[in-house]
Order: sequence, then C-alpha cells, then structure tokens
Amino acid sequence: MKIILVSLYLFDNLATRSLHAALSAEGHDVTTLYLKELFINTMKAPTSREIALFLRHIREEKPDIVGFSVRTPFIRIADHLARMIKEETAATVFYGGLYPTMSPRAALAFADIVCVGDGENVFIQLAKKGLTAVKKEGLPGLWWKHNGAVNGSGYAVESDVDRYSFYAAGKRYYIDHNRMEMEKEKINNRIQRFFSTIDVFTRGYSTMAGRGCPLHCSFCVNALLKDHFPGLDTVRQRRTAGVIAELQAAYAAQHMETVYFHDDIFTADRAWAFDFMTAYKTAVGLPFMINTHIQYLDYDLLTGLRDAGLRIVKIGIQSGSERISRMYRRPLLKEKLQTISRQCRELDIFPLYDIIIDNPFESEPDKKETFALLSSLARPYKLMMYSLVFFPEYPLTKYAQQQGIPLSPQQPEKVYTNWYFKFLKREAAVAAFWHSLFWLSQVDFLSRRLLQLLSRNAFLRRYPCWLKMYCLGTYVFAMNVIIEKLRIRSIWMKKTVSA
Ligand code: B12
Ligand code: SF4
Repeated sequence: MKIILVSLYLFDNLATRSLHAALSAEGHDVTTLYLKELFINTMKAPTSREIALFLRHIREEKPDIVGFSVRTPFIRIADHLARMIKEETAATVFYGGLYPTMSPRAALAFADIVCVGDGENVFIQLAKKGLTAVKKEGLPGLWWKHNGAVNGSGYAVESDVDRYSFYAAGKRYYIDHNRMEMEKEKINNRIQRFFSTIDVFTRGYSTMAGRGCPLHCSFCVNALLKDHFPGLDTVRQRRTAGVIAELQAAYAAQHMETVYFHDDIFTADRAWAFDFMTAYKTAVGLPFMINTHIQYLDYDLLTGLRDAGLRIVKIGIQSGSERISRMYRRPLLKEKLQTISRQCRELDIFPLYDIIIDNPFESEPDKKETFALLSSLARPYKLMMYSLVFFPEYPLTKYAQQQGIPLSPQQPEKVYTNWYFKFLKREAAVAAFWHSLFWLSQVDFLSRRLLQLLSRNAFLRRYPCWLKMYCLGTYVFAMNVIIEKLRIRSIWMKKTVSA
C-alpha cells in the first residue's frame, strides 16, 4: 500500500518516525512529508506556494492513505489540507496524534478515519486488511463516520514499546521557506537555527527511551490520558538494549554529534536510568540532553548521567508559587531545586528551566515568588518562558471554566495560534515588569543585587517598557545570546568517549 505520513511544524517528528519505521517494516511504500519546521517564536502559517508544493506532491504520488499527525495547535492547518486533498485526490485521509485522541468526534469533521491512541498497530492492521474489512471487524482505536454517525470505539495502546524503533530510513520530503527538499539540512534557515535553543551548532538525533509520565500536571496531556484511559501504564520504559541498538543504527547512518532524549521524565525509573547510563557510556558515548523533574533527580543520578555524557538537562519549574504549583498539581520542592542547580554548576551540566506565564489565576505575590526562586538558582542557566494555553478538556481548563475565570481575550484562538511566549507582545504593566525580571534573572553578568534593586523600583514597575527595552534593546540581549550560544556549543563539544 502507498502511504504518505504528514508532520506539521516538526521536522524529525517522533510520532511519524515510529509510524514510518513500523509501516516500512511491513513492506509498505511509505513517505513522510514534513510541512514546516518548528521554530519557537517565529512560526508562520504555510504560504500558498508551500501548500501548492504539498498538494502537488500528493497528487503526483497518488497515495492510498494520507496520515496526518495532529496536535491541537495545528488542527486548523490539518483540516484545511485535508479538505483540499479530498477535493483533489482519491486518498483516504487518516488523522492520528493527540488531537484526535482527545477529540475524535471533532477530528472526524474533515478526516475520513481517526486513530485514538497509539497508531502503529492500528495503521499496520488497516494497511494489511483494508478499510472495508477493519470497519466490519472493528479495530480498537479506529473511529470513522457513517451516515453522520460516529462508529468505532476504544483506545489503542501499545504495551510493548520495544516492538517499534524511532529510527526510520526511507523517503522524506521537507517543505519550508517556499521550497521542497529531500534533505532537511538543505532547507534550514541559518539565522533561525542560530536563535533556536539547543541544536545550534550540532547534528542532533531525537529519540525517546520511554513513553508517559509519573506526574499528572493539570495543564498537561498526561493528566488527561490517565483520566480517559484508566489502566494505561504510567511510564512505558523501553529496554536498554533496544534504545542502544537504535542509536547505533542512527549513528552508522547519520554520524550525529548529540542525542536528545525527549522522554517526559527520563529519570522516572531510577534503576533503569543507572542500567542505561552504564550501557550508553560504552556503546554510544555521545553528549546528550534529557527532560526531567527534580523529584526524580539526585546527586548520584546527576553524577552518573554526567559521566555517561549528560550535558543539558531540561527541568520544568513552571511557577515559584506554592499556591500556583498546587493548582498545577506539581510538587515544587524549592530547596531541592536550589541544590540541584548548584550541583549542575559543579558538574558542568547546563540547565534549561521552563516557566509558565500568563496564568489568569496568578497574582503579583505569585510572580514575586517566581522571581525570588529564579534569583536563588545557581547560574548559568537558560530560561524558557511559555504562555499558558488552556487546551480543550485539560483539568486546568475545566477548573478555570468552573471558576468562571475569563481565560484571556484571545481564548480559544490562542489554542490554535499562539504556541509560545512573545516578548514584545502587549501586556499589563505588572506582568511586563515581572516577566522582564524573570528573563533578566538568567543573565550572568547582572548581579543579583542589581536585580533586587530593579525589582523594588516603583518607576520601572509603573513604566516597565524601560525594563523591557533594557532586556531587548541594549547590549544585554545581544551579549546574553552570544554567551549562551558559545556556552552551549562548548558544552556539546565536550565528548565523553569517542563514538
Ligand atoms: C517530545 C515532545 C515535544 C518535542 C518533539 C520532539 C520530536 N522530535 O518529536 C518538542 C520539544 C520539539 C515539542 C514541541 C512542541 N510541543 Co510537545 N510534547 C512532546 C511530548 C513530551 C511527547 C510527544 C511524543 O513525541 N511522544 C511519542 C510519540 C510516539 O507519541 P505520540 O506523539 O502520542 O504519537 C503516537 C499517537 O499519538 C499516534 N499518532 C501520532 N500521529 C499519528 C498519525 C497517524 C496517521 C496515526 C494513525 C497515529 C498517530 O501514534 C503515535 C505512535 O504511537 C508531549 C507530551 C506527551 N507525553 O505526549 C508534548 C506535547 C505533544 N507537546 C505539546 C505542545 C503544545 C508542543 C508545542 C506546540 C510547544 C511550543 N510551545 O512550541 C510544540 C509543537 C511541535 C509540533 N509541531 O508538534 C502538547 C500538545 C497539546 C495538544 N493537546 O495537542 C503536548 C501534549 C504537551 C502538553 N502540553 O500537553 N514537543
Ligand atoms: S511533569 Fe511534565 S510531562 Fe509530566 S505531567 Fe507534568 S508537565 Fe506533563
């Protein structure tokens, strides 16, 4: 069967890579079409030329199925493309990913069929037996519409995540900057890459060593998945040997310089993490990055991971306020965070901290607490600020609706358009003041004393544009970007053992 998989705003999408590998292994003719790359803060809608390139490719290839991987922010773009594909070709449009998993009925407005849950086995069965047969027999996780009524049921869950690899060789096309190329390196824009966070000077390889998260924060899909699908294993960890084999195959083909582990919490299973780091150090030995939460981190883990090649650790803080952290259903553990930040400095591990802003429940004292926490962390670190998005159905969204809180004038528009914090957006003076201070807290060459003085300045609080201009318009911004890039480059370049 001829299949085209579509990834929106994410070259290197792990979901389409896993599906590509699984379907190719079954002998299908699979291509992945990447429409636009993710560049936080600079993403724009596809141009008419990019859409034309996309549609022309689909018309020429004449696939049997076009499978879109859809996350909520990109549903409008997916729907637009799906409508055009159905008008111009005979292909079946198949949606999978978190949007149809959360809202299968809404997803069926434009898709012919949708997948709820993990897609590998569902897609394999569909491609093997054909649509008519699977509709007749039923297939858990496959939903469709017939005469206006929604058919299908259930959630597809892959308990043996070792069965599939994220490494997929095969045909890929990348569309961005009004061009289509078969190699993503040919299409990347150097200026955008310079401003991207971590992969500036290196060839990185993304993967996951497990799926799922032991926590259930109220603004995250993991809370919802656990409510919707009871019995779903909290974390589905892959076996060490499988991950190592994948990385070795990828290295043989791509000679990557770094590895990004995108697991929600890489260190969720401590025993597995120790087992993995020993094997990784000898078999792979490339510098790597992980995401984690400090509840799942300690000095022994950090030391072992550093020895195996850990260079960058992404830690979600989200808020320094106890009250807001309770609302987010997350342990805050301030003192542990302060200790871990010092240990990262001692071990030469570079931390990236995530913070959520624009929460309508947050008051000025909450923001002050966040600033105090950021100011107490050992530098260097990089701060990633994300504007809170109330995704449909999420526990925090339901809570806000119950409380009658006006989410924001742009909601729900923001769900589909605003994927990130824009520094120069219009915001209330108090918010602008504290957000600028958050940003400044990461700048190494501004003393903590100076930051404290700024935070008490009534003039700046009233006219925070001066502070914002200071963040952006002066040498502080430029210097910080340059120092940060040089530092991240030097961190990545420190190899553990030669691979
Ligand atoms: C890793 C990750 C990232 C990485 C991606 C790295 C990479 N190279 O792929 C990075 C950091 C780049 C990233 C970026 C973003 N992310 Co993110 N990310 C995740 C995370 C932690 C895991 C996603 C993942 O890859 N899982 C592994 C794959 C295999 O699982 P999967 O995606 O669910 O795919 C399976 C099924 O859904 C299904 N499936 C998927 N596609 C298809 C297609 C078909 C046809 C079929 C049949 C099945 C199918 O089968 C797949 C295999 O089993 C999730 C949280 C989570 N736990 O899910 C958030 C999450 C997906 N991210 C989210 C967001 C908001 C973003 C950003 C918008 C953030 C931003 N401000 O820019 C961007 C958007 C990027 C994009 N264009 O999609 C949200 C999406 C919310 C929503 N309701 O859709 C999530 C759910 C977190 C949250 N807040 O709840 N992210
Ligand atoms: S720790 Fe991160 S991935 Fe896990 S539930 Fe919370 S926000 Fe989601």
